[in-house]
Amino acid sequence: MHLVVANKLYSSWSLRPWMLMRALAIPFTEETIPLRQPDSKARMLAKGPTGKCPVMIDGDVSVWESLAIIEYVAEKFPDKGVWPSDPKARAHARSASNEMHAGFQPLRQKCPMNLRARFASKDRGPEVVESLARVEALWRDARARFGEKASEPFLYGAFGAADAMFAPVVIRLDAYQLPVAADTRAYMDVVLAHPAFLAWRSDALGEPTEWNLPEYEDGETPVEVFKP
Ligand SMILES: N[C@@H](CCC(=O)N[C@@H](CS)C(=O)NCC(=O)O)C(=O)O
Repeated sequence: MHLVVANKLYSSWSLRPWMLMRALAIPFTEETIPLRQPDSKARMLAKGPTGKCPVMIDGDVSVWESLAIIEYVAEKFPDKGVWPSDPKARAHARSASNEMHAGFQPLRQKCPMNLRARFASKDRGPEVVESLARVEALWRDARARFGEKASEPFLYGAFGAADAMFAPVVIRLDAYQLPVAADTRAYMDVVLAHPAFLAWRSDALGEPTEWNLPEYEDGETPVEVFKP
């Protein structure tokens, strides 16, 4: 399996399947196509029909859309625990992951992912407050119903698809220092300490500066800048 991703510094959609496969020790090769270069669109269109990343190539199969890639991996590796084995937990995890894939636009628009920077805590508007409240309620519900019964600290116990889908949300809450409850912070800390996330961040911080994008770099002044 070969996963094509965009800049690790910025591409939250690419992080999701990459982190899942790395966390579950599923082998794959990878390549990065940097965004907004003269040949980016042509290179991405050569991999998948939308001209966007991530794209998974497996022999003559090409899968686009982060959540579809995750489902493909789940089918190909049924013993890896991509989704929880309990049907009720699995239904909840799939609902949560689809909600993430289709929603939380205010959080995504007002708090873009840039793994290099941390920003001052400030009011980011009522829509972000609403998104944040829903995220916290969703995580709390998953943990209370399913995660807390398990010995591992992720949403449904062991790290899985839903955690991967929400990893970029964790990064945004942390980077923009949004005010969160103690249980939310505890969940964020285990995701941010996960070896698969640390590996992605290390790659991200090592990307060539020529790949930097003004729309991610020239907005708000960071309070902290991370170095490779
Ligand atoms: N819904 C898609 C979103 C993919 C997406 O928007 N990818 C961005 C990078 S994060 C991209 O490749 N953009 C290329 C472009 O806009 O030219 C998914 O879940 O994979």
